[in-house]
Amino acid sequence: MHPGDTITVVNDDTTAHTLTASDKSFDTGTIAPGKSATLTAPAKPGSYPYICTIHQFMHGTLTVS
Ligand SMILES: [Cu+2]
Repeated sequence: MHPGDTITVVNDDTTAHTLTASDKSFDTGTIAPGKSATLTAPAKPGSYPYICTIHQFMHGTLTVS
């Protein structure tokens, strides 16, 4: 992703999730099953770890370059 990109996140699961940056630079809030949310990629290039705040074992990394 590039700085400032708009990213659409689709929750294709049967339970709610969030996509929340560890440094809080982005946060979709709760996304209900079958729904989507958008977030804006951070302005500064880098690797941004994120978790689901409901299921904190779920994690990933957003790369901005
Ligand atoms: Cu979750």
